Order: sequence, then structure tokens, then C-alpha cells
Amino acid sequence: QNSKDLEQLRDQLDDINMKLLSLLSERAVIAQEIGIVKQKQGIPKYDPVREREMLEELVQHNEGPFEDSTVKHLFKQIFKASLDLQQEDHKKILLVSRKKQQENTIVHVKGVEIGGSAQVMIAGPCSVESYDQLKTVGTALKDAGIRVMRGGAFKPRTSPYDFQGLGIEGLKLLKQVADELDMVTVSEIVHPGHIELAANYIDIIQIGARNMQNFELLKAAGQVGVPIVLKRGLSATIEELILAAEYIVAGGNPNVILIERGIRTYEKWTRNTLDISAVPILKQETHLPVLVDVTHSTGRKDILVPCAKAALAAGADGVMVEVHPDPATALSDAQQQLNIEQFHDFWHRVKSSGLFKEQ
Ligand code: PRE
Repeated sequence: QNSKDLEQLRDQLDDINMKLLSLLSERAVIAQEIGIVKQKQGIPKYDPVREREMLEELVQHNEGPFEDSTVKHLFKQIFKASLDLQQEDHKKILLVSRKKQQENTIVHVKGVEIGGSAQVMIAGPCSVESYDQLKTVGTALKDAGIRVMRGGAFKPRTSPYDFQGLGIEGLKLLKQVADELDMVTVSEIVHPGHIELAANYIDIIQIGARNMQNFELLKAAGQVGVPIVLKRGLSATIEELILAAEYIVAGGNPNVILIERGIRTYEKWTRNTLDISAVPILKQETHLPVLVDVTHSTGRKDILVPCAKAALAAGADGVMVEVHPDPATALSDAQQQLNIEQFHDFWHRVKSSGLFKEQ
């Protein structure tokens, strides 16, 4: 007998659930209409005064058994859900997000794949200084089986008195050496007006940490098809990096590669703090390739191998590291660049760890 009562009561509740659902849906449709009207009139969607009035009215009519606070809580949830519905159009799914595209974006440059099944090593000097310097590094890299070479031509330096880079001349040197050795080159561009021009000389354009939120530069990068390596800003959150990448993709260039390069914290024993957790988060949240710059994140040569291994183990699609034929005489970042012998040792130890998946 008792169990029959329970069933009957549950049937009653099922019935009420259906009625509530239909009323909630009816209410939601009206809230959506209100949202459209507000949008047209330029009125904010959230209206706390209106919400308070409705809550007061409801509490006045509340005859129990729910407490007033419970009634308020339940209706606040309904208002919140209605507000979310009104704002859904604006919270549109980002183009760079995994929700938008399940499969990984693979960037193809001159036969090299970034973001595919193999990982990539990108190495080279901080700054392009001369033909000989580039050719020496390029030859060493090529002999080591590495095809992607970095080298800065436009150098955003903290001090205006520091070496500012060779500019276009530097890009020309990169092209010359890349052509001679069949290498793929990466170099930073700092001016929106140089984006198109740069594509004549280099294969991958870098947007550096200091320019991560230079929106005009991001928009200009969206206008070309050249792969863009976008570095995380010094104090940028992961979300800010993702939104910066969205600028480029939304502009029409899908070939974006993200780089974690360390963020500013109170820690002084490294130049920046390598945020290794950014790697799996970026891989989860976006479909873009993710690299780790071990040189700039640590600023010290003695921990490059474990940091590179950590990056690879965390799912990074590659590592970037600085190499210079004679770091002591380098015109920038003399302290943190590896010489060629040190680079060979680094590369050997990273490869023999078994963590580096080769093409
Ligand atoms: C509604 C939704 C959000 C606002 O904060 C206030 C109320 C609601 O669901 O009742 C509807 C609405 O937008 C409004 O009445 O202005």
C-alpha cells in the first residue's frame, strides 16, 4: 500500500515537473525577447532593480512551505539563467577553441609540420648579427637534423641604448642563409606595416611577448597567410593569450602557434617563471600548436634540459632555445644563449630522454 502511495506521489511530481518545465521555457522565450529589445535600445541586460522588485513580490506571496530565502534563491537562479540566455550571442565560441574545432591545427611550412604527431626543435641566436654568425649556427643546426632556425632582426629591448637589431637587413640575412641551407626561419616583427614585407624574407613571423596585445599588429597578422608564432606576454593570463590568438584567426589567418615563454612572478632565481601548466591548459582549450621557449622562461643555461623535458612531457609540440656561436660576444642575451657545443649536448640529452617525438 505504502509503495503505491509513493508511486502516485511521484507521478504527481512528474506531472508538475512537466508543467514547471513548460512554464520555465515559456518564461525563457519572453526573457530572450526582452534581451532583443534591450539590445536594440542599448540598455544593459542585467537589471538588479527589476530582479529585486520581482523577488520582493514573490516573497510577499510566499505561503510556504519554502522559506523566503529558498524562494529567493530559486528565482535568482532562474533570473541568472535568463540573463545567460540573453547574453549567449556575445559569449560566442572562440575560433581557436577546442569546442569550435576538435582536431589539432597543424601548421605546414616548407615540409615541416608544427602541431602534428612529431615535436619540433626551434633554435638559433637571440639576434641576427652577421651572415657568418647565422651561417655557422644554421650549419650546426642542419647537421643536427634541425630545420627551424630563429633569429631576431627587430629587437624590442628594455633599454633604448641596447642593440635594436639589424631590421630588414637582418631579415635578408635570414633569407640568404635559409635558402642556402634549406631552413625554415622564425623572426619577430614589431610593426603592423612590416608584416606583409616580412613574408618575403621569413617563413614564420613571431609576435613577441611585449607585443602580445598590440592589437593592430595582431590584426595585420590576421591579414596574411604566413604562420604566426605568438608569445605569451610577460604578465598575460592564459585567457589573454588565447584572445590575442583569436584576433589573428578571426582576421583570417588560421596558422597560429602559441608559445609559453615564462611569466613575471616574484621569483628571482629564474628570469621568468616557466608556467608549465599553461601547456596542457592551452592544448585542452585550443586546437593550436603550443611551444615552450626554455631560454626566455628560465634565463639560465643550467636547467634547460629538465625544462625542455618537462615541456615535452606536458604535451608541448616543440621547444625553442637560443644558440650563438660565441655567446660572450652576443649583442643581446649574452648570459643565456648556449654555444654550439652546449647546444649539441642539450639536444643529445633531450633526444635521448625518449620524450622528443621525431618526424
Ligand atoms: C530578467 C532577466 C535579467 C535581468 O537581470 C532582469 C530580469 C528576468 O529573467 O526576469 C528579464 C529582463 O531582462 C528584464 O526584465 O529586464
